[in-house]
Order: sequence, then structure tokens, then C-alpha cells
Amino acid sequence: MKAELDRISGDWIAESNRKRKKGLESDYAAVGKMLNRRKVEVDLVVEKVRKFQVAVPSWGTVTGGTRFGRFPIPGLPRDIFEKLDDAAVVNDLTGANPRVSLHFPWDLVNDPLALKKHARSRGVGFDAVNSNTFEDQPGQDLSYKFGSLSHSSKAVRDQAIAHNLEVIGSGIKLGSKAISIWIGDGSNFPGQVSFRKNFERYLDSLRKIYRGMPKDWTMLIEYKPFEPAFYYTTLADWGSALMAGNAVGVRCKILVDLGHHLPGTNVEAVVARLIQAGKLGGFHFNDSQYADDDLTAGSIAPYRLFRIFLELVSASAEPGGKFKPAYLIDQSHNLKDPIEALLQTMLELQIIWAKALLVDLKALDFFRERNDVLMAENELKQAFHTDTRPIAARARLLSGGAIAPIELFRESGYRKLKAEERGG
Ligand code: PSV
Ligand code: MN
Repeated sequence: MKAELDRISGDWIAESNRKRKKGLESDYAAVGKMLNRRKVEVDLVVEKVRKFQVAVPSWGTVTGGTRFGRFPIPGLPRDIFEKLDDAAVVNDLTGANPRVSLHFPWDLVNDPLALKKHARSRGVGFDAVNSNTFEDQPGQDLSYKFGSLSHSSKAVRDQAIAHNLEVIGSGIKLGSKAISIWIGDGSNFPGQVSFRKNFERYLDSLRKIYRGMPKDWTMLIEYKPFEPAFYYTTLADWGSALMAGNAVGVRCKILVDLGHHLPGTNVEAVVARLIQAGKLGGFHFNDSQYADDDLTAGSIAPYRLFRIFLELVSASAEPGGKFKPAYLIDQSHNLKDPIEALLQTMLELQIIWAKALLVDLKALDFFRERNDVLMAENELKQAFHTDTRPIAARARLLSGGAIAPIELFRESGYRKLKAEERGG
């Protein structure tokens, strides 16, 4: 079986689950009993966790590195076909990551239909496509050194717009329904650009891309406070993003990358504002201690992630809410095996999502209205401190995934086999 390992087969997953089922059943019964006392039906929570799906970024299947260096491990994928193979392994093991997000031109192929067929054979589809005008490509006519969509030169802006339209074209062939646009535009020195002119040009370019998008597509614009521009960034914050979203059109929404906030920002309040404005379009999950650290989601501040999830869970619980943001992981795996890091991420996201689902929203509202600060906070704490690992594991089990994905991945010898096949 190992000699032709492309997927982690269903049989193998079933075998691994058989060994762990008894332990899970007893843990699940214990948490079910405890939740029962709080009038929570644990099976319903499991069903909601099963509906929580997150896309895997093609660029997250390789080691990212920093500008100081990269430390790749043997067996990393060499092209987008192999990246899809690795993403499919993640989905096989979690049952919760059925879509992959591509980044162009990094993932450009001659035959998108062959790529689509390959993805289907691996049981995955495609999520939002991403454009890249934050670096120059070999053979490119004009440079993005001084910006792209907001550049002072119309010719550069037109080139960046054309690239975005090409990315949409590739996405249409693959079956995507959204484009994510993050630009590195801005300035490094006071006086370098006019803030207003620069933003106006950006809006104008976005409108042109928007007009070239199919009617059932969404445009996701991603803000980030700094880097690579270190003094002023064109789309630095949610306020500018909301302004841009409103100026461009109803299907232009905001993408919140969790690492794209200055330290101390109340990200859950930002999320709530964007929900209220009807403009929250998607997420890039990761964690950070200082800035855009791209660390594994939930590794630094799981309680903050829980509070963000609570905003999402409570918005989706509202009657008539057609609230469906695109969830994606956006991390840089430098020290961990990328597949293991993605598995760890998804496990963590499921565990914390389940915790957010345990908050009694009615009780919370009751305490808030009475200004009972302590009891309102306790509603959050009670949910957060509940051990939801058996709930997440049961959700994976019912979705065809593994109770213990990381252990099974290690047992499978996948990376070792790929090291022989792919080298590196
Ligand atoms: C930028 O820091 C970012 O978060 C954007 O989403 C990019 O597309 C991604 O990272 C990959 O570099
Ligand atoms: Mn991002």
C-alpha cells in the first residue's frame, strides 16, 4: 500500500479510527453528559462543527520562510499538481478542507482543465483565486516597485488590472467564485505619495476589475497595516477597506486576515462592525504575537480566536442571516512539516469553533441587558474552558476523517515516501 501512496485511503483511516473509537466514545459521553446539564445537545454541536469548512492555501503546503532564509524539508510539492495532492491528504484526514485556494502566477498551468480533473480525482475543489501584483515576475513589462493598482502610471495600473482579470479567467475555468486581492502598495517615506490620489487610483482600478467579474463572483479585498510599505499602506485597515468596498460595489467585500492588525487591536469588534455593514467576505486564519507572523491559528491567542468565532457564530445564528464568509488558512510554515501544521490548524479551528458554539447566546444577552458584567463574562469562560476535543474528533469521524489525523499522517509514512519521489 505504501509504495503507491497518493491519498490516505478510507480503509487506513477506518483502521486507525477503530483503534481509537472506544476512547473517543467514553470522552464524548463525558462531555455530552456535562453539556446536558447545561441543556446543550452535544450531537447538534457536532453537526454544526461538521458544517464548518476551511479552504487550504496552495502556498501553505510548502515551507514559507522569512526574508532571512528558507529551510525546506525533503518531499515538499514541486508544482501545483503535487500541492493539490498534499492539500487532498489534509482533507482526507480532517473531512473539513474540501477546497484549495490558488495564487497566481505562482500556480499558473497551461491546462487548467487538467488541473481541475486532477483535483476532482483527489476529492477537492477550488476556493477563491488570489492575484499577485506585490512582486515582479520574470519577463514582465513594467515594474511594481512603486505600486500596482494605485501606481502613478496608468500603464502600470492597466497591467495590474489585466493580471487580475486573467486570474478571474483562470478561476472561471477552475470553478472558483471569488478573487482575493491583496496589494503591497503604499509608500516608505513621508511626502512620497499623495494619500488621496493614491487611494482614488486604487478605487478606480478595483472598479475596472469588478466590472470584469462574472455576476455570481465576489471580490475580496484584504487590508494589512504595513509591510512591504513601511510608512503608508494603500489599504491599511478595515475602515479604508469598508470605504473601498462601499465605493466599488455590493459584491466587493472585506477579507480579514487575523495577522493584519496592529498589536492590541480588538479584532472581534472589527469583525462585528464588518458583519453589521454586510461587508464581511472572508477570513485568513493564522496567529501572531507581533505583526503578520503567520503562525499556526490558535497557537498564541486561542481565547482571542474564540471571541472572533463567537461573533461569527452569533451572526450566523440570527434568523434570515445569509451569512457565509469564505474561510481560508493563510500561514507560513517554517519549522513544522506543512501538512502537519495544516492538520494541527484545522484541529485547533474545530476545537475553538465548537467552544464558540457552546456559548448560550440567550443567557449572554440576558446578562448584557442587565449589565451583569461578571455573569456575561462567565458565559464566555464557561464555554471556552469546556474540553471540546471529543466534539471535534467526532465531527471528523462522521465526516469520513480521522479521529487522530496527525498521528495517522505520521504512521502513514507519506512524507518519507514523497521525499523519495520528489527529492529535495
Ligand atoms: C499578505 O501578507 C498575505 O496575507 C496575502 O493574503 C497574500 O496573498 C498572502 O499573504 C501570501 O503571501
Ligand atoms: Mn492573507
